[in-house]
Amino acid sequence: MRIGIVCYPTYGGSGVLATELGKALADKGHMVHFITYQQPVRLNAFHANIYYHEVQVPTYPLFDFPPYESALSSTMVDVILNQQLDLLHVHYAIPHASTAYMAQQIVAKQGKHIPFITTLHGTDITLVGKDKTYAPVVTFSINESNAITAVSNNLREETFKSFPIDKEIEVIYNFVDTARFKRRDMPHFRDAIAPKGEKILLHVSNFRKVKRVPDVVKIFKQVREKMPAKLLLVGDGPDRPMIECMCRDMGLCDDIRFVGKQEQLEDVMSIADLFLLPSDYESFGLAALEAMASQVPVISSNAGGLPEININGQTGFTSAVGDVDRMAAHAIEVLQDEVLLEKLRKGALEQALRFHIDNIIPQYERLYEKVIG
Ligand code: GMT
Repeated sequence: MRIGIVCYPTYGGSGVLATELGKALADKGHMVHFITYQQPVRLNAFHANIYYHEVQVPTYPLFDFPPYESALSSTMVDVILNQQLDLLHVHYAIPHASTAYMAQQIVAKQGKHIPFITTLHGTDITLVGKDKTYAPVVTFSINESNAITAVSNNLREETFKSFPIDKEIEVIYNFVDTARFKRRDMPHFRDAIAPKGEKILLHVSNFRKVKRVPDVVKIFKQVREKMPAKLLLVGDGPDRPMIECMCRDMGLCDDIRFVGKQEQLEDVMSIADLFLLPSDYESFGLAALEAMASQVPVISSNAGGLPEININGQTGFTSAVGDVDRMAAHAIEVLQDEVLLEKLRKGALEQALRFHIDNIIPQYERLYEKVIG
């Protein structure tokens, strides 16, 4: 099949998932065309079946807000017609679903039928999409999609609760490439971070409010009071300066390392003992799944789709949002009990294998075949 994938190219989970999906489809012989404004972060090597079409947004003195949506739809039209695409698969509804609808209408006038699938990822539904400035367009364009998928049961339910959707939404879970995310022995790296054999706690996010990174630091503080430990904070985003101040105020600078955005995330996962994800909401929690594939148990909140991924007592522990004390107590319990840690590691890997890339990609292929008819 000739598939157009539209996504955000940045470090966010939806872009990561879309890129990994495109790479996996290309490996299976499909021709994949990425359409976005910047090279997606995980699209970092040549592949004979992958094409990248950059959306150019010309500026003009009149434009305080250059019209990205118009440029994106126009690029979609160009790629659909010139690359004879069979379908478009857009990730994150805003603005990709409405731009796909626009492109679909334009090419229809030229006698070309192109179906589009919208994959809902999270805040496109639960936060931004609900905002009344966007809601009518989001509702319309989701309903006009030829198929809709959500990355967890929770997100599917949230979508039906928040929008008048008159179509079925298929749940196709996110996946992990377990050949890439697998535990490797990395003694030099581990020693560089924890030279005295300290436990290593890890958090990976885009440092937005929804991630509750202050809770990560508060949990770590309680752990640190009980044992020698280090916290690795991976990623970057709006809350980072505030978190840096918080670490200084708490006197934790020596034990907390901000490592910024990391491309070799699998290496970082490999040296961690525990992954922390206390978010206000996660439709899925892709980073937690990647940690689990690396045999790192997860201490998370029980918000959104997280309990579908992180099984309480089997792969880690879940607690109510904001219950820092409980999350810290769980973290301490796990780190002090080697038998429990080992059991959770095994459970985490078993659970990650259920989301193995080879189980999920065929679900998308079947859906593609269905919408192409
Ligand atoms: O919805 C977002 O916050 C952005 C989105 C992204 O692009 O990073 O993240 C969402 O999609 C990921 C991939 O499906 C999920 O793993 C994240 O849980 C989800 N984030 C939220 O729901 C907050």
